[in-house]
Amino acid sequence: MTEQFSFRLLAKDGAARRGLVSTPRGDIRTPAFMPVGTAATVKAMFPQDVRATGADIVLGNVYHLMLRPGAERIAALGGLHKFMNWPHPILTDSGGFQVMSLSKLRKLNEEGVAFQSHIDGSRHMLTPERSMEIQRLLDSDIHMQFDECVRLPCTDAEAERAMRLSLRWAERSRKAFGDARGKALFGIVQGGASPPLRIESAKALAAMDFHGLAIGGLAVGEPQDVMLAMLDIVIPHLPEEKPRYLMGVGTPDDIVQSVLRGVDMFDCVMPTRAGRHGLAYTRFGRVNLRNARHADDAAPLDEGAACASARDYSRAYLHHLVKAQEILGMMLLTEINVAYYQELMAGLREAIEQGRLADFIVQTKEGWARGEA
Ligand code: PRF
Repeated sequence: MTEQFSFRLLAKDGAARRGLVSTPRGDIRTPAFMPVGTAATVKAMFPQDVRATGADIVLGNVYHLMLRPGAERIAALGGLHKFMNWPHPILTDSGGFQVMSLSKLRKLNEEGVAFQSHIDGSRHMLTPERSMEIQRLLDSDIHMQFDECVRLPCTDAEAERAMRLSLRWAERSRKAFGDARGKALFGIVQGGASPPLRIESAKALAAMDFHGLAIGGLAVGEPQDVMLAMLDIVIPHLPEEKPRYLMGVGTPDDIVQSVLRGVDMFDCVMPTRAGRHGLAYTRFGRVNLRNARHADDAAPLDEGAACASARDYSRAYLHHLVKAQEILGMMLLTEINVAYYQELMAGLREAIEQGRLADFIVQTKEGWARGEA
């Protein structure tokens, strides 16, 4: 542990990287998957159980927390870590992406985004400066710049406008962040599906004084090959010595393919949301527990899983809990899914260290293919 934020590259296998992010609240082993804790909770999991799956860091959201319970309230209560009883690192997303996806009434201009809450219709304003202030009040360890993400497909003109606005907001975010000791601020590459826009954004952000660089504006409606093509274009322009975070990604296969290309950090609601909808992620692919074929199956989801819940409960029982909409069904499947994602990341990290990532990926994909289609 250190008093400063730092990133160290420990090993490489091709473009893939094994690294260590250090923060005063603890280390983050990369490649890392960050479970999403939008509303100061990784839904349906106790913080200690999130930790036990192997998670080094969770994600929180400016947008949700400013609306409920309020950033100033969380600050007065001692910060987000204490509030949610998670003493380890937290990354907070800046709010722009969630405003655009959740608030139906919003108006964007150079200054920021004015919007009405999706909860009670109350009026709010987010700017780069206010987003930085909220992230400081929450006392998060890794702050994200305020940006604008456009959905794909979009015109190049639209992608260019949002990318240039995001660059100006990057400058304002950096200035407002100041020199917060032990904290980090990440810039966010935008530029839609346009290679020249992506390169311009990456180069401009790489030249600024950020602690890490994120790739935003992907996994927003485009096919996987478009996302991977954008990674191939952007990553060569990102500094080798800073962590790289692909925002809101993804499926286990998206993660594997992105690690192969040099991404270090990920977050996604997929494991938690899927768990609340009766879906399990396992070494043998995705399993739909709603399916009647599990009703009489005494076998566990995966007797060789790292997670005890995947070993100790029968498919028949999980099927019953899901069908009966029992809370425990959501809890068990969420834990099983977050644990599988962490097991996958641990496998990727070890394979990179040992220089056998290609073999690991072949074996992992064979496992997924063995499960149900
Ligand atoms: N920007 C921010 N948060 C995000 C995204 C983005 O582009 C995405 C896109 N997948 C997810 N979360 N600030």
